[in-house]
Amino acid sequence: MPRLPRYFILAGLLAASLMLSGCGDSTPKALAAPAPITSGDSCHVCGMTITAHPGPKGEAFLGNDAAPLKFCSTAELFTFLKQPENAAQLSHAYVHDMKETSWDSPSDDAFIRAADAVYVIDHDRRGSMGHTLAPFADKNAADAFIEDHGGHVIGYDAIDLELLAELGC
Ligand code: CU1
Repeated sequence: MPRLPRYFILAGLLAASLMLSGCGDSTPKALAAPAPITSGDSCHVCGMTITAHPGPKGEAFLGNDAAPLKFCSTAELFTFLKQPENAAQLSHAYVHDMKETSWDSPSDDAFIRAADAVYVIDHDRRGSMGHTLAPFADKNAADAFIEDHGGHVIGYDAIDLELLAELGC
């Protein structure tokens, strides 16, 4: 292999370093963490006091908002999020992992990304507005829930307005 002229190597190194640094910030911006649900929080859809009702809750961050919208149930979270104009603005959402917390009083430290959860529907437990989707990070935990409460598992992508209407949400 012929020796490359020194300036050629330097130009190559310079081009490589520009490619590494020139395309803006290469580290993705961290997503806003879930916010605690406090006794004063009301549901973005129905206005009810969120902590006054049982069952998994939801939070949604739209656009670059620093604070989430909060929802009294996963059913109401998705009823809101699956409206096309809201879906277009969604950054990310959180739901309670029902393996990690109690149904009657879900804890702030049990939020998981909504898009990463599986959901049990058609079970016999009730959330604040009636039937609600029970989220789990772990499919085995969802199956264990089904043994006690019935229903079946669906993925995040299967949730749409038609399904929510069938569930009576
Ligand atoms: Cu609500």
